[in-house]
Amino acid sequence: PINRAWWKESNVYQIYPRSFKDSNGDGIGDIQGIMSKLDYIAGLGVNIVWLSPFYKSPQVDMGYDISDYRDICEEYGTLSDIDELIGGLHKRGLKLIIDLVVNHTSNKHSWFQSSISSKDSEHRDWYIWKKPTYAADGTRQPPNNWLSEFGGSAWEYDVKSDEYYLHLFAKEQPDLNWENPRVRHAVHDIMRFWLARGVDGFRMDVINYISKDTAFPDAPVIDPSVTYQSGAMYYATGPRLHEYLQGLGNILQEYGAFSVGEMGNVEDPTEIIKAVGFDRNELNMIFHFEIEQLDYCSSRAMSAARYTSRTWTLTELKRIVDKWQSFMQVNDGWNAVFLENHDQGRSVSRFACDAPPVRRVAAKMLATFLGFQSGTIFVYQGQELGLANVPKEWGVEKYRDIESLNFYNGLVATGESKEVLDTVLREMQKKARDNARMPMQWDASENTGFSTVKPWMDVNEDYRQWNADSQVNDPSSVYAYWQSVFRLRREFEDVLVYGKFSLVDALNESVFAYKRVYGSSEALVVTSFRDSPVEWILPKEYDRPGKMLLTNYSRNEISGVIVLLPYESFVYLIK
Ligand code: ISL
Ligand code: CA
Repeated sequence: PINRAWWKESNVYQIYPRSFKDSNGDGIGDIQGIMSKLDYIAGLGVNIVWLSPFYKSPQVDMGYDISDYRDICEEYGTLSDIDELIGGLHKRGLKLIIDLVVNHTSNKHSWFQSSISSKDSEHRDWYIWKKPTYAADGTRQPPNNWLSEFGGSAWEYDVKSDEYYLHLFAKEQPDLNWENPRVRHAVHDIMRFWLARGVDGFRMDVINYISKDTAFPDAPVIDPSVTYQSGAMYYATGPRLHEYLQGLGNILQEYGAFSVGEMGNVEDPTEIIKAVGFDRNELNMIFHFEIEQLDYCSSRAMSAARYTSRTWTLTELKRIVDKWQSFMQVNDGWNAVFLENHDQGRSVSRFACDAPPVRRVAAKMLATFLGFQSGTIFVYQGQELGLANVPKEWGVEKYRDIESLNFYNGLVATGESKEVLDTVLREMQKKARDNARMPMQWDASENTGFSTVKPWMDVNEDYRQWNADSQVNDPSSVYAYWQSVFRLRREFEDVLVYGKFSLVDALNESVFAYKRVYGSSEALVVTSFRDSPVEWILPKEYDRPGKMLLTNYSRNEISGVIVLLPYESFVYLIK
């Protein structure tokens, strides 16, 4: 029998504060804006809100570069606004989890300011400093060939001390040195600070990167066309990762707090199980990125991989989903199930189709695919409305994110042809993080009800048709469909939360079908990923009386050969 837990029965709604709702007319989302939408969020039927960073930050990476963990970015509000938010959520029975970004800080954090000030600083060893290496001709080089996620070397040279510091992301995001116990204690203190304030848990940013191979070996050359290479194999599951996670786990346990760790680039499931096994005292669950990387080119690294096209097949998606669902079941772990977040293209545009005739059914199909899996379901703001990627006509000048802009501008700097740049822009339109960061679409009024002035990032022009106002009271909307998903997960908790997952008709390239089984209850979930009708032969064991729990067309019965309409999906409970 599976271990039950409240966090397994939870559903999470992610808010990206800059793009959610502006309350004071400066074009930037803020905490009071969120306060004004709490009933909307509660109405969806989720019970946890995950708030992306709202801390003091120079905003080089939209708040994932924190300069003070105990204070709020002025643009977003004040500490007392956060207290009010915690109160407002708790009053509605919702919990709040916040982003813990502790692999790195901002270079403007006082720890780093002190660290870079002198080799004798008490904080020198809080970051990762290394001496240069020298090429045969005597030119100074970084300590190794690691690539930063935002392009270029992962090392930045400091003339004054003649040393380099490590930054796996922007050079304004120096990596903390977790080998130093004072760093670990400082992180623990930050956690206690927020838990004591009433926060219910954390989403932990790139938490698997905190332990590095301290030999800092050169990475193998995977992509010979570039100088720097992914060093992920030396930091994605470093030697002391689980020791550090248990340090965090102790505090989480003390407060009964929720935890989800972001863990990209982990190849080995046994490492994951160590992090999320029920009795391990590390994390509740983690995000993996195998689905998100289905359409990345695997022979390149980071942005180059993201912006090189790759066509994927439905059976590849099935293999990934089945792998994660199965090994969690076998090993007493738990999944975090998601298709979108603030770093990804919109799922309806990327994994289905956002063309007007099918967009609504396609978004509901993806909600079905996702929402009935085993795991805690995460929905990113706007996903509940079927919001889409940036318009195809957008030029690069409308993009705002450091990751996409660094990559594109890097190609411009090396004189790439217009043809190459256009191809990259097409891939950006599918996969750039910017796609998720346009202002939330509240209503059909100017600036989509997000703000009274022109927002910091342009709105998607489709907002007059696609907005919350037009969906909340429409029973046929994507929003109403998500409400049903969450309601059904509560109503049929045994089978839909705790039931065992298995693929059905695993080799079918058009239809993703799976079942959930708990004792004698069984739910069959069928989703078509095709934009035209497909015939699907119902496996004999399902040709039995049952109950249609949810459908994105109007199907009532199933039997024999079913013709699934474009992006049709349904959930059928066998009696
Ligand atoms: O999307 C990714 C893999 O498909 C990666 O971008 C990965 O998730 C990401 O680089 C790690 O992201 C997190 O840390 C970054 C920050 O920019 C992202 O917004 C955050 O989610 C650095 O803090
Ligand atoms: Ca504002």
